[in-house]
Amino acid sequence: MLPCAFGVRRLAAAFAGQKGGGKPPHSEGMNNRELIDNYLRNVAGRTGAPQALVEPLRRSLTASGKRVRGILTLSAGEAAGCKAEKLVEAAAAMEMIHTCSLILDDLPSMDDAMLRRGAPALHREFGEDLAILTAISLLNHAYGLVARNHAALNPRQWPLQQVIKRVADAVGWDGTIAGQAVDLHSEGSKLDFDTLEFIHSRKTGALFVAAAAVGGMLANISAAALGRIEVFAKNLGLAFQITDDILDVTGEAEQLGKDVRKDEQRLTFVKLAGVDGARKLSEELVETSLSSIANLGAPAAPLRELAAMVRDRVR
Ligand code: GRG
Repeated sequence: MLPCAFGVRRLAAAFAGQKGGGKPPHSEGMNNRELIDNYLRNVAGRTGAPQALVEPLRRSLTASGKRVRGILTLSAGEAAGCKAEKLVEAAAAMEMIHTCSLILDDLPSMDDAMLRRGAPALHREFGEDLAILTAISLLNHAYGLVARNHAALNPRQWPLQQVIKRVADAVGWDGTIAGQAVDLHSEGSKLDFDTLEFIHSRKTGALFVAAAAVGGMLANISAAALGRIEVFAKNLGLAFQITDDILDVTGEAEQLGKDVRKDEQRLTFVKLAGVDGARKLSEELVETSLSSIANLGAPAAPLRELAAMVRDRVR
């Protein structure tokens, strides 16, 4: 496992300090976000899918996500000296995988959500059958996009097989799917940090790490710099998840665009540390993520901006 600031010792520190209040959203990273949004909008307009899938795909590709995973891909590539524009296919792919996970997560057999990205959850509008098919088609399309982006950039140090494996492992049975399975089957079990870390380092963290790794690898990053960026992404992913747990308790559906108070039966960081303790823990993780890329210099500025965005987010 990659090093991470998370642990029982950290929890104690988190309990000790109390801090409240939300900060305004950070506006940095918007250019990269627009790049991803434009790409996804274009794909939505020319999928060539049969009629039944056109609208669910369009809804899924154009709904207003924050694009954090895609921005992570672009920013990691920029840290390795590559222009963001050259990585937009891979960034869009990470967003498609993420959207796939949200659609599946919202299904009646999982979270049974009402609302997603400010609109009814996909299955509520189009039925479970089309929601599942839309999710799987996004996942599959994503692999093709990563392969195409790899062919265009041909990074010498990172053969396609390694890049694709990175993504496949991140969402596989020891990645996102593992986190989801344990999360769904942990209701009523003992609250402990090891289980929480297991769940969230996979459910949320694995795709953060893969998104950063793919951006770096396609930009032909060195193995040493890749390691630093992966540690950055791992800590940032956990910070992001902790904030998610906080917002589930403190936020409103209108502000977040999704159901709130969904976590009452689940293990969460807020249950273990309280809102203020969780906030402190998230801030510490963001600091740890920043220190892991301290020696990457000016090209890593977009990664630092993204960390600030995660730290300050209110949706
Ligand atoms: C095959 C990819 C795949 C997954 C199957 C359903 C499942 C296994 C996993 C669920 C993973 C999941 C939904 C994790 C939650 C992560 C999280 C914090 C989501 C919210 O992300 P935001 O806030 O959402 O970035 P937006 O809408 O802004 O993109």
